[in-house]
Amino acid sequence: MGESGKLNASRSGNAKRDIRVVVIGAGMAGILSGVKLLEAGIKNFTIYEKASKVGGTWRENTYPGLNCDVPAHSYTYSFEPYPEWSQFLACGAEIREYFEFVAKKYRVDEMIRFNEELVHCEYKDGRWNLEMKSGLRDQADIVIAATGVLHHPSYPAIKGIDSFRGTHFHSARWDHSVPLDGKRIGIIGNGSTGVQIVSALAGRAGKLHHFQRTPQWIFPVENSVFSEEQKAAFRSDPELLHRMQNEENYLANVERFTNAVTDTNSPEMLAIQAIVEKNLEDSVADPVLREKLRPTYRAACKRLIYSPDYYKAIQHPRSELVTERIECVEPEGVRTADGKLRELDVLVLATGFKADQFMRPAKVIGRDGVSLNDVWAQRPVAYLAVTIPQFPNFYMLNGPSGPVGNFSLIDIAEHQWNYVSQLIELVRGGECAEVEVKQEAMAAYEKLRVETAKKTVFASGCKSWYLDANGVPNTWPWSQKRFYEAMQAPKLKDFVLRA
Ligand code: NA7
Repeated sequence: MGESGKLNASRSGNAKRDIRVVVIGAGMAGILSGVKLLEAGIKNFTIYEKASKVGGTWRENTYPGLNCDVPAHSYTYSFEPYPEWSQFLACGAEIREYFEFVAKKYRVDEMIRFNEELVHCEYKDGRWNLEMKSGLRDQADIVIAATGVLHHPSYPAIKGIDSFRGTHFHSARWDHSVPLDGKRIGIIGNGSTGVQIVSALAGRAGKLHHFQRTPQWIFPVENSVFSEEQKAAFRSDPELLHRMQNEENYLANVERFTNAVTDTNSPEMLAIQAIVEKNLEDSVADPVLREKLRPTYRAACKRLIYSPDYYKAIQHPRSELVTERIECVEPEGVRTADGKLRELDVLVLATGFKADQFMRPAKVIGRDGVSLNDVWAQRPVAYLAVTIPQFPNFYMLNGPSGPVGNFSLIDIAEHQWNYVSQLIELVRGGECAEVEVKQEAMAAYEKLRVETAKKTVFASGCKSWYLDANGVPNTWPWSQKRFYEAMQAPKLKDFVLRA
């Protein structure tokens, strides 16, 4: 270990090898990888991006009302605080602009090959062989999968959906050519997405029907606007801007939140429960509607929804909360199990994402021909969420079992980069050619993780995208502090280093 607690990679102090790195994806984590590679003096790398722009999920999602529920100043790279945020919780377009700005400023944009989608990635003779949909091929010593979590839309299997005569689309594929004002709009789903869309369209729609399968707890939040004076102060005072990154004591809040979800009877958890219950009581006047909106599971079991205005939006005179089960979609609209038809012009599927795909459907083949699909047949796994046995020199940012919750994934990816970069440096420094995590380290981590995950609030009796196919949360089940500690330096006893 070095003085900083990091691995001391190049024991010999020799010149570093010119390694080739490939990064998959130019979203938040791909841009981060680019900045950090350049900072480390690694110039021999390419970021392959399937679309024509950077931004990942913030490029794909453009729905009305799109907002990040993490305070804007805390949803930034630690090395690039941003004085321009217009409000406490930034909207999607602003976040997209931020990522475009960072990619340009750090000249990461020059390292990106756009419109190149990875289809095959195979480890042969000590190198990763990659192939894009276009037929383009590349080779790399190291692969970083920065492919995101929520980018494969999940379409509901509702009978008759293709017979609908109006327009329907998934929330992540918003069709901006479709008029909304005065229209009859149906929204299926009440995760963060559905709730934000309803809040944005209530009052604009002629009639808005929100189809709710399961109620959600709503955490109240205010979204104040930053004045021009405030933004000028952020621009001229770097210390103030830096303090804003830890706005409202953000990191302490994250620690409290992770303590709450991992200790379901903690005072922190009970406090969250009390806040959401009070929010429901105080905000919804009609007792019948209030009961329809009241979940029967615990707060934060599903990802907590932060909203300043959903309850107001659903009580708008032209809004309706529909809790009857959807029977089918017909050419005119949605029919519920009670036989009632809601005629619609537009139907929005805010039905979430397939969160277990990661870099798939790309075929990833590790050492000795092992396929990632086979390794992940039961559920996606990764040692400390970053690497997998039999996939040497292959790392993931925001991979399976990483921390998820109501906090910034940028912060998570930065800590993961700190860990991964030390393993990359072993190869670059000539310590070895290949770094691979041991099967027994993976198994021990996963066993303890699953045991602990079953005790978190995520497993306390609800369905959510946090759960794997067996109903076990595929998340980091410990505190944030423990995650930061784990990401400080790899334990080399858990790895095989091959020449
Ligand atoms: P989520 O949180 O996965 O929500 C999906 C919603 O869609 C949820 O309310 C589901 O109801 C509903 N859903 C899914 N399929 C159906 C069918 N067949 N019928 C009715 N309702 C259905 O996705 P979001 O896009 O809102 O948010 C994802 C994350 O993005 C969010 O957590 C933030 O991190 C950002 P259910 O609750 O399963 O009954």
